[in-house]
Amino acid sequence: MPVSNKEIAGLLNEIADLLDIRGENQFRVRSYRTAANTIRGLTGNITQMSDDEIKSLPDIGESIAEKIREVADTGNISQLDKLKNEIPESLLEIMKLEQMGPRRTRVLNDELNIKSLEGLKKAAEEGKIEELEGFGKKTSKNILREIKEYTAKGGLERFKLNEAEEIVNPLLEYLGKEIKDIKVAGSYRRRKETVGDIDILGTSSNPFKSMEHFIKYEEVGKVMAKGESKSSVKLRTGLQVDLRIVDKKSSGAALLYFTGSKAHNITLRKAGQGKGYKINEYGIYKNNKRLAGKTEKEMYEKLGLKYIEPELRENNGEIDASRRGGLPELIDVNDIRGDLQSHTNATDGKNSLEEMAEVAKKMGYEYLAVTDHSKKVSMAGGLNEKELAGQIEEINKLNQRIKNFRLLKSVEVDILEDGSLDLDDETLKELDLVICAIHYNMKLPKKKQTRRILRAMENPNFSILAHPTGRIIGKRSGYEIDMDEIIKKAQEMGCFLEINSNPDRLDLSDRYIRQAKEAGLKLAISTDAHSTVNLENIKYGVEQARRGWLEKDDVINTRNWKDLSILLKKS
Ligand code: DGT
Ligand code: CA
Ligand code: CA
Ligand code: ZN
Repeated sequence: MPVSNKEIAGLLNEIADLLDIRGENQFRVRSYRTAANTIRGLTGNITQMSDDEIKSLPDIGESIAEKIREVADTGNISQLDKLKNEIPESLLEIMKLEQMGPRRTRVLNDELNIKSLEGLKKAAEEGKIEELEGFGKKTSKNILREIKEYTAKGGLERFKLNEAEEIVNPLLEYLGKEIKDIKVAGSYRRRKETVGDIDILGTSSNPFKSMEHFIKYEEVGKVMAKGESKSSVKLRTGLQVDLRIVDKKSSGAALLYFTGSKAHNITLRKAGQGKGYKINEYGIYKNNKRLAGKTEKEMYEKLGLKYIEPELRENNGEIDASRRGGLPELIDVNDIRGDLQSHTNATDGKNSLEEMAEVAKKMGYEYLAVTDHSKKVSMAGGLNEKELAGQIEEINKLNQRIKNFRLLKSVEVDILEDGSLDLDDETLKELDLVICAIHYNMKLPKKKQTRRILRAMENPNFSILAHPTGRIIGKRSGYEIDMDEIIKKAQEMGCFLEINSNPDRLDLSDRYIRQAKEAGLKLAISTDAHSTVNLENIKYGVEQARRGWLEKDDVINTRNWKDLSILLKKS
């Protein structure tokens, strides 16, 4: 099935929105919108037209024709991916408010440096928005009302992965009473940091009864659609769940199709077309003969491909890599030998050193780095040099008592505005490793912010940059920094970047992880746990690492302490 006109029009409109946010030439922005309208109104599928036919359509010039060709061939428009990478997600969220749209989003960003819903709310409450030309009191009030409604229906339009998990797990248990072979597909299975809705597949000998069972789940707020093969509900939490009952013999094809991503599916279909295959959610067909469909593995193999893990299915080169036999052997949560960021009740953590050590050891770890805050973070009771020295002593004593386990002496030291570190070098030198982080002055201009981090990395005690971008999912887009420069410097200075596993952060993103890996830089996966329970978050970090194509060797804390300590040492 080719990409539909509607899909292509949607992508072009998205480009127009993003260009508009960036303040590009209005003529150019409009040309994408009119082209989208034209394509939406066509009767035949535009990807089936010749290049000349496409270019002869009204409102479609050379450059847009090229983009249409690109979607037809790859399922993607690289320019759109690039724009999306450049524009913070939190701006896109603002843009989607009815009161806002791209132009207003840009004006508020330019005039008031508003980059997130929170910032928008604050500015409206402080009366800053009504003063702007083109806004006024009424608009400001409407914006506030819309934000309130928006946050009331569950905060984000998209759910964070851990929130979704908490909602989905009991549902799966309930569904399991009536439905067989239950699998969650979609972005949830690809382990994206946020999910729009939940796509569940199952098999059943009595679909009618199964669907009845589904919609009677006590958490269902509204039944959106009910049929024997597909039903959709909105749960009370606002999360939408689609359930599909599929045939056993096509359950692999369905799982593949509904796991997506859409772009991955489109590229797969292209690969099949080359062999004369038709691929859909029921299987692979040639001349109406069914060739595969029972398992995903069988589907991939029929296409001459090795099985591709769901976390890789984003159409970022995984299909080519699979064909070449060049897929990464992804890291697994069991490869992790210890956690490199945690907090105790010496600062803002809940548990004692000993409690943290016990649970970490029980998890099978060989070590846990204790990284309480430094003095600059006074709200959390950050440690000064003397207090840290006291903690080191306590750790030394504990380490003698606990067998086959080691608390690593560390700190999460603040990187001050000028790039110096918040504790003196004499103290830092005594530690097993030093985690460095920005918690203040997050809004410096890009050049300055980048320079601040580069300078900090020049300190010989700097080991790992914690939560490198500072993003908070759905709330804060992170500092403006030049990641290329930071990766380069880290390599030069023997520093590492962290993948923070806290589901509110998941910082680095998959794209930056991949960028680091391609530059040859290794990463740490840490939980930043503030309690023993949070230590379990490690799996979210590992999942993001997998989305960034990381293998065991790319992650420093898959090593035992002896090997890790060698890596951390700077020559
Ligand atoms: P989400 O829910 O926004 O977090 O993202 P997904 O990836 O779960 O997307 P969703 O729920 O719209 O659809 C689930 C999967 O179904 C998607 O990843 C690929 C497949 N799919 C849905 N609609 C289409 C379509 O129009 N074309 C193709 N090729 N695949 C589709
Ligand atoms: Ca979904
Ligand atoms: Ca869906
Ligand atoms: Zn921190």
